[in-house]
Amino acid sequence: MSATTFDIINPATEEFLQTVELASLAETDALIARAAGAFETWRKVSPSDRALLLRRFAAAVDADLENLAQLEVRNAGHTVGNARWEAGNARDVISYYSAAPERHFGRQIPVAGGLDVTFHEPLGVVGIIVPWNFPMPIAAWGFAPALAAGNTVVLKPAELTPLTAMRLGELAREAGLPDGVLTIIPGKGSVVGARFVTHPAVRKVVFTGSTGVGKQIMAGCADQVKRVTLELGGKSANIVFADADLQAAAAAAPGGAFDNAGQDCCARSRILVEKSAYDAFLELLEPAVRAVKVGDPADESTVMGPLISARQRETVAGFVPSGAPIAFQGEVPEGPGFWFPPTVLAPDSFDDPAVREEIFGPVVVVVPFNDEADAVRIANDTEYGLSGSIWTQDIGRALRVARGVDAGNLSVNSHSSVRYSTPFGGFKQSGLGRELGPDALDSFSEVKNVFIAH
Ligand code: TXE
Repeated sequence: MSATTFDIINPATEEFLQTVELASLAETDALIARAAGAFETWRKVSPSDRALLLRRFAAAVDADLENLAQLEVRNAGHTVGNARWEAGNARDVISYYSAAPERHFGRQIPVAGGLDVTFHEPLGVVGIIVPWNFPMPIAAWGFAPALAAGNTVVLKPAELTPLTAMRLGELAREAGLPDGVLTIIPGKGSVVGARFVTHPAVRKVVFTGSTGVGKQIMAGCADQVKRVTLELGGKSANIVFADADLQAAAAAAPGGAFDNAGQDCCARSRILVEKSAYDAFLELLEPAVRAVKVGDPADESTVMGPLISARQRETVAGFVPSGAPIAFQGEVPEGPGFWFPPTVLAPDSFDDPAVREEIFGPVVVVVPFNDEADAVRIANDTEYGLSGSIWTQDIGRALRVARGVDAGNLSVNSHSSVRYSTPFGGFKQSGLGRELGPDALDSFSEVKNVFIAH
């Protein structure tokens, strides 16, 4: 590894996979200039041709699905089941937005003295900065609506996980997207990512990552009033009421907290349980946590893989010091790999960092609450507001609590947060703007009003 290359490691085996070249500032500038040139052509491609190219791109991803999934298993340590879902999600997002060039249209507004019409104009070059936790979906959530709306895209994958994004870039070219329309630029955040923020040809930055870097990006974008979408951290609550189907709630809780080894901004990393059901719920939760099979992510029966890096494991371990209030913990394989066991903590203080901070690992806290109002108060006692779950059989309560929790994505009797056709994003310091669904198109275009006198 040199200053201009990065060695990619398989996090399940710690084996070297390949070296990736990191773009310099000059190379980044040249690629942004090429994307700016391509924009002048891409914006004029007819809606039906743009739609056709995106449909071909989705078909190319579909044909390469297993290869993409296996690449992610090796690069990110994702279980093969999850990796297939992620590649399928990237395909579905491209396919969903392939309809947009022909259907994202303006309005005709009645006014005196002439004809008034609105147009959705593309922004120009969009810079997308992707983290390592869901390399394929998060890339596609940015580039698919951006391209459909007529923008060109420069995309920087995370240093640790560039391989699937690079492959998606190749597939786009094979599908016929012109040069410069979607450019993957592997590189450092401080070089390539930071250049997206300062380069005047980049008109919007889409960032998913840590809250600290997100704030820097937002501040940097202010200088040019650059558009920005931010998807940042989370500390989501999984609220279990005593009237819930406790068996179902306990069976689902490990998936809500430990999916992708907890490296998920939507992880339900705080389980709030109504006091009267607390002991019964914990009794049901323990076998469910012990049943989480941790190991080789390529094995179809594995439920949880490794963490992404030794550094991430160190960070996560910092939340479970010796003497930590461990209620119970699962097992990890021996030998190489960045493993951390599924861990349930029962802290007695709200000041425990495990209760307050995003851990981004397979560690969940359980906290008792008194009543509905108490549950909402605890759920909202955080600067984050990305997602949350509510387990109850009382539909009125489900709705009241869903309206009371300050978060962008809530689910009742489920932990599902992401569907490509519905909006996704955070309240408070979890982010700014919405991805996915029909609304995302508006964030990749400007509304222009034209009045024609008669
Ligand atoms: O994130 P960074 P890290 C949280 C999670 C995790 C912590 C740290 O809690 O433990 O963040 O992860 C690029 N200008 N999330 O250090 O640094 C970087 O190259 C422009 C939650 O990996 O924010 C990478 O591509 N770009 C999150 C991306 O930003 C910069 C997912 C994210 O890296 C940059 C990931 C800069 N100055 C981490 N510095 C989620 N919302 O899901 C870095 N980058």
